[in-house]
Amino acid sequence: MAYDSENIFAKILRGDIPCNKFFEDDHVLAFHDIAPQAPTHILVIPKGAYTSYDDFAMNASDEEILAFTRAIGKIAAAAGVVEDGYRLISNTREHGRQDVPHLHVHIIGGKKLGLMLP
Ligand code: D5M
Repeated sequence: MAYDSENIFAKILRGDIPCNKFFEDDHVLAFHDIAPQAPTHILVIPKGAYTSYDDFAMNASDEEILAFTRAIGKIAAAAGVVEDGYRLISNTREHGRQDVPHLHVHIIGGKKLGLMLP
């Protein structure tokens, strides 16, 4: 799948539209989901133009992968969900019901979540 540079997260990364930022470094941006499904609902995205986790894993540099992987854990800790637990989700393409075609990992927590069924 070719990367669509007009997707909404690309626009957030360019600063064309605002976000409620939680964390940023050279490789990663994290912001609060606009339609939170739980008390904590943060989206973590790499700054590079990757549509999905498989695209990222196969095409990103080791530095980008390390930074993104580390950031997800650090952000979960900073959000205060580590002790009670949380869920990481990355919806991917049509069957995974991905709406925004820029890789994003949802960090969802702050309450006991429902069972995740297909
Ligand atoms: O879901 C994409 C997620 O992105 C969904 O939970 C809403 C969220 N979203 C969409 N637009 C925005 C903006 N502008 N700010 C913050 N969050 C947003 P998925 O199905 O995983 O692709």
